[in-house]
Amino acid sequence: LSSLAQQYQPDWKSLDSREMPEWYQRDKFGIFIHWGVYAVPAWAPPVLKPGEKKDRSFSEWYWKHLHDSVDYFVKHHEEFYGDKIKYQDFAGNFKAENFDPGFWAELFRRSGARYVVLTSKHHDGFALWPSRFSRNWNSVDIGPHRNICKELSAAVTAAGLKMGFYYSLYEWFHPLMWKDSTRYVNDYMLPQLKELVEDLRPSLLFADGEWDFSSKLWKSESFLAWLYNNSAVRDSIVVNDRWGSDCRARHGGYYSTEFSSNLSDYKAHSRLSLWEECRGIGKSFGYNAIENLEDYQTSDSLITNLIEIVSHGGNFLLNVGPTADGRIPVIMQQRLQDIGDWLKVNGEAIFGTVIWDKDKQQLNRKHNPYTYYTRKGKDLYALCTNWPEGKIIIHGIRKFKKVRLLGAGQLEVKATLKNDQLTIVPPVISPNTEPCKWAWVFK
Ligand code: FUL
Repeated sequence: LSSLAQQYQPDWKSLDSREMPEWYQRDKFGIFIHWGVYAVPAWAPPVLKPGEKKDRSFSEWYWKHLHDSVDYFVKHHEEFYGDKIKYQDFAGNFKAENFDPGFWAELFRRSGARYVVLTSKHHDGFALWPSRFSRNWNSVDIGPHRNICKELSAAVTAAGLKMGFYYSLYEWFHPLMWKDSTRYVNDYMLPQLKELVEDLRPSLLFADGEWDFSSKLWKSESFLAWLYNNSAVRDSIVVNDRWGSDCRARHGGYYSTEFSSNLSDYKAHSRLSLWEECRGIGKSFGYNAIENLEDYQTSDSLITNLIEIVSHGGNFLLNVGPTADGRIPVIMQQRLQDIGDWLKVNGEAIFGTVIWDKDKQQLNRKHNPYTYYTRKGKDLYALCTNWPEGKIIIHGIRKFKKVRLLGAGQLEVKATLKNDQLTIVPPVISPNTEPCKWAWVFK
């Protein structure tokens, strides 16, 4: 029977023909969580010298940068901990005593996010579930003594959101990793990844740490064939594209970008139809205790990110970095709440929408760089990241019925159509009547 059900062959041609489950394209906005032992030192320089790699600002890279003798990491470590304390010793201080999965899930739900992706294991190899392949280096054997993946997954799904996991294929310091990579993959990595899938049944798998080896060496094709044909989540699982040095933007599920600055080009560089941008609220993914307010994006700019990404057909996976005791920093909570308040009014212009005609978008963006567009059926949404000072003119409209401002009830907004140009006269709104604080949407 199982051989009859087999649909995908372990080769990219066959695997890439699989359509990703439709929830992913509809749901648009997710929360990423980077949490692990690195939340204990919680340190990285937020501002880099010109030309330095972005990962120097990532607190989750602390161990690697220390190992590679990156000067400011070494200096900081010596000053704070001396030379007797090793990274591994931090695990005992990763206690998660204030971790309340129900509270986290509720916060994520209020942010309007529809899915959550937690680091089940980052490049340091520390597993947030009691993996039998990672004894004494997981969150049940040491540190929190809790099955964080399972607890969070239960709370998140109970709150009506989908749960996914990030998993790093490579590990910086696994004894087998560089010595006998075939054994590392066969006896450790693949069985562990399958264990994660079978025990926790995620809706999404965000692979990472793939870049040093090809997908042949990682055996990604046979893993994905198993995932799509035989695993418990075969019908619902969504995956990204980080399955080997030959894969990004080419093979797998969706194209995954991070901390990007030029979003408009993205889709153009990818052979995959879906894509997702992830970024921290600050400059790091893991919690960085020395970041200040100016290192954090404002709610306004995060909402602009979301709008820009979705108007280009992408998803936004916004990261939070909890502290070692299990709290989500209040400023991050505030950002999520603000996005949620905005989505409550304007969510219909985000969820379930598709990209509007590319040429028309381009033409209109030339005239008005602060307005983005999404489409749902016959409805067009114009998302203005600045309140329009004068009239809004949208080129390339042949018919219209009426224009409304989302959140302003049944109020009809004055608009006229002439020569395929729709001219909208924004209503006069005062701070008492304005539908939201940032980014106004005309439907
Ligand atoms: C990168 C990692 O190296 C970062 O630490 C982070 O996890 C990001 C999402 O992916 O490649």
